Amino acid sequence: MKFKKTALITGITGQDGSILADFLLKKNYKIIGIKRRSSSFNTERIDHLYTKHVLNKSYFPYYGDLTDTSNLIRIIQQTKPHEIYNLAAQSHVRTSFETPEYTANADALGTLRLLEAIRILKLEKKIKFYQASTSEIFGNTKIPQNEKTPFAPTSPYAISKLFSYWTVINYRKAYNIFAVNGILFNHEGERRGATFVTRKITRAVANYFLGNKEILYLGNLNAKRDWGAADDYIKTMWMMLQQKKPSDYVISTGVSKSVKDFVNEAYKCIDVKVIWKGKGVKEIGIDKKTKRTIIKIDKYYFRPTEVHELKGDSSKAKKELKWKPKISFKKLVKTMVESDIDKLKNLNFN
Ligand code: NAP
Ligand code: G4F
Repeated sequence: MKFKKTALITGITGQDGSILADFLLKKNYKIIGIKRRSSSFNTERIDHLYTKHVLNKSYFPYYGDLTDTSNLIRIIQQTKPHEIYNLAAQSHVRTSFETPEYTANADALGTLRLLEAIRILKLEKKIKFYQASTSEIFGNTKIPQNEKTPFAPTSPYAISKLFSYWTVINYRKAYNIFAVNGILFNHEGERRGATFVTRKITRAVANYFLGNKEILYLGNLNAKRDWGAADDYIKTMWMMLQQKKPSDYVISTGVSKSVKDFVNEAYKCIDVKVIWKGKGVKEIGIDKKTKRTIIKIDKYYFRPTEVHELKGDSSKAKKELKWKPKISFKKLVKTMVESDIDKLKNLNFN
């Protein structure tokens, strides 16, 4: 089989990596995926690639880790990709406060290792590099945030990602590598990790719908995020690498909603109206019809420093990439709730 190009994806077992792999396979790419060794299964999102694509030789998994320089050099040397998508990261903001050194090693130095590998192998002219940057680097700056907004990172995760952001720009300027930062705002979907707030909520709603009356414990209900759909956003990674010149882009919907808005919308999908009572850590969410308390606050989920509001301005992507999001907030929440109901039903059935 003749492939158009070869793409190396770090973080292929994650939400974005798995969706990107599906997207690029449809474009007739050969995919090299880096996955970590794990004592339990970590390939649920890409298992379908094994049965179909390993057999027709369009998908090649490699064990690797962003903290292992020699491993990264060897994989790039052996596979000589046309495009590298660096999506691997310790991507949980709250966890980064507990594992700051590891987060910096993977999320900051990991990017440097990959770019150095390109230099060491003298592949500067041959490989295009995409870096999964993030709206977290803006921290608590004025909204809406765009490519010209100053950065004010407020977590070890955001600081590490900002190191990577500047490293990409430095390698672009110093060594002429086609390297870009996709500054993506929060994007969600059926494959979202269950410890991020949206999926945590939609799973709880699905459980409630199916009769499990456990309380959903959340942290800061007032934080606002610009939530888009991963299915809308992933194609922009590829689009950025197809431009004539490398440049950095903000990808967002331009609409920001609070965690509470997300909760209200998700329960609405199963015809439950949430009534809010109390303040601060005493605030609770009650099912209006049954009067049952369904949501409580647990301080454990608060962060030492919080980003209060993210809201993106993606006019540059609209103009230069001809991209705009298609999936609305309502539709996103509904899809996630329905998918979780299906998944849980199947689990119960088995
Ligand atoms: P995710 O679901 O948490 O996936 C992260 C991936 O990175 C997983 O495949 C994970 O492997 C892998 N990984 C973690 N540490 C690694 C290491 N040291 N070496 C190699 N692989 C490692 O994250 P995502 O939502 O798909 O996000 C993809 C990227 O975009 C991340 O860099 C994230 O920081 C960034 N980002 C995400 C969003 C968003 O809203 N989703 C927004 C902006 C930026 P395991 O499966 O083994 O854990
Ligand atoms: O879902 P979250 O954990 O996502 P967060 O921190 O915005 O980070 C995500 O988006 C970034 C892009 O801006 C990515 F770079 C990053 O990799 C990740 O994908 O939290 C969203 C908000 C926060 O304000 C948090 O304090 O929800 C609040 N929250 C309230 N209760 C909670 C909870 N977050 C989590 N994870 N769990 C809770 O129970």
